[in-house]
Amino acid sequence: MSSESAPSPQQLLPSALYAIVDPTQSRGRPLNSILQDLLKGGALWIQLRAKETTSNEFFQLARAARQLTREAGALFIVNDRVDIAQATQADGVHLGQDDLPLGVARRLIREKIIGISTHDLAQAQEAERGGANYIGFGPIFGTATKETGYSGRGLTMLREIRRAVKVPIVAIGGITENNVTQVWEAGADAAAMISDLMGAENVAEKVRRILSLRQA
Ligand code: TZP
Ligand code: MG
Repeated sequence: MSSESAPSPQQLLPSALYAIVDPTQSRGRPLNSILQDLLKGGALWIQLRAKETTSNEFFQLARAARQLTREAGALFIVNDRVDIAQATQADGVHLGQDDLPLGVARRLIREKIIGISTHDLAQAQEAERGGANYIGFGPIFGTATKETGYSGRGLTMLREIRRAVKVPIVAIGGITENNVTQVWEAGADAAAMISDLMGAENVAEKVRRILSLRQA
């Protein structure tokens, strides 16, 4: 997949599973080996999130992840850092409400993918109006992985957001193999997961099982 040309809709929504890797969640395992297992299991949409590393470490992780995702034909998104997304030829960037404004990021990275984290209807509609390529929405359920400042939004609110926007929705927060089907049924195009994937004994098998639920 070329990281220089505009993504087609198929490239933009490569999978109903959006796998996030975060070095703080790797339980001592090398991040690259978890990433390789995710890709081996068939994950096609990968985000690197590294809040507690230096810029240099983040860049090194992103460069390695870019190489592995390119070899596997997977889409690669960098969390928070437009500069690191650009420097590593990532396919896009994922920004929160406190990160660079969408319009500013768009001027910097133009045709690449920009995803925006949203937590309520107004934020979702604003991100859609602003030209986000997808929105993150959550936390759907309670999550220990991130202190979001928001209570679990729940499936009812997810359904409400689905009715209100056309932009692809990536649901996030407390999603596991055991509840992911409900999240898709409520209208999410994809489910983002961190701890259920990264904490799995067999990461590739975990991905395979989740993807098979989507096909079931
Ligand atoms: N944004 C909202 S909840 C969350 C992020 C980054 C954490 C999701 O992690 P997990 O382990 O899949 O609940
Ligand atoms: Mg952020």
